[in-house]
Amino acid sequence: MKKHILIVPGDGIGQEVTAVGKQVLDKIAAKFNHDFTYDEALIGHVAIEATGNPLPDETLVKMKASDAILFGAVGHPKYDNDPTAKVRPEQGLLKMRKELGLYANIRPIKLFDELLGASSIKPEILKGADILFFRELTGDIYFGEKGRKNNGDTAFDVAEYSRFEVERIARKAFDAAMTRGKKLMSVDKANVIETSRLWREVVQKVALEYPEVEVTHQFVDSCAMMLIKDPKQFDVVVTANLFGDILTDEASQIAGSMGMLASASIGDGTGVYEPIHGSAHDITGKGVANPLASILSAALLLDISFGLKAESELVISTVDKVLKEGYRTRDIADATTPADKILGTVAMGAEV
Ligand code: GGG
Repeated sequence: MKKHILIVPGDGIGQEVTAVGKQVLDKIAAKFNHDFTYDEALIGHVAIEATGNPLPDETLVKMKASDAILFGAVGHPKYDNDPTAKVRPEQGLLKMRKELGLYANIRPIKLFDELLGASSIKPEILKGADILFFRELTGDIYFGEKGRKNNGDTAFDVAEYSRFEVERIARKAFDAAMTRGKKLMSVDKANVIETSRLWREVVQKVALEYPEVEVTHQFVDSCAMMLIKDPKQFDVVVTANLFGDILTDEASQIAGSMGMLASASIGDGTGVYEPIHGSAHDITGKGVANPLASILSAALLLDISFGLKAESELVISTVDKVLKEGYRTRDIADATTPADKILGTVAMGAEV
């Protein structure tokens, strides 16, 4: 198979882990006789530094022309400490999602058995947890009007959802539920938020087309509690942009670490595959970042964008094998991990 992949490492540890993800794609291409070609492009803080723009036009053109995108992370602490900054790395990420029509962010929360001890949640509560999150990605408070009034003393962000936006993400989640345990939880805050009331109304309507799927509607606060209390009860979860952002970071603890969670953003055009973690400047340049989320994102890319199931499964089973052999990056190591099994980013990539 001949495919063109755009590598967009972005900021901080995005650079380190994406290089490893690409190596795995290369290895797969060699093993299965595929012809993968690559290009690279800037986004985020590195793009601002080079061009003044967090998503340069050149990057967007390359994104639209590629068959799939392996993405790293965006962010820089300098903006976190300057809330008045007008140009920010995250604007690049949001614009990319809008421009590419990436409305569905799929985040599998898969716990590798070997990592039962890596989480702060008790193993008996975790064992068997396997959740598939669908986070809506192009609406909500992230994209509504925002600003200041009253001489800057009052700030506002408007949350908006249309029926169309809710319906299309709901359909994606129901379709996935049909291929799994036929259980879907829709998460909202319909007791207080109007967009959530529309969300629930639309999900209830779409549910009529999927009579085999058992649907529950859960308030986001209660869902956050249940994720930690009893993660095994979840199968497919569909939720809005902000709730999904927060709940999946929480759910990463089910998988042992943020460094284990991959994601796929799909929609109208080229798919984007990225770890759910950010740029992590506290560990950037130290060579200790966990590359497994980028490697597992490459597995999602092979499966979802290219339909290469066997190749994707080989990547996932190889990660499993490396974990079974006892190798860990430091975020997933525990007190029982021997020092010689704790690897840095490059060494973990080489092991896989
Ligand atoms: N790889 C994920 C990433 O770069 N996250 C940083 C970030 O700003 N995330 C906000 C979001 O996902 O909406």
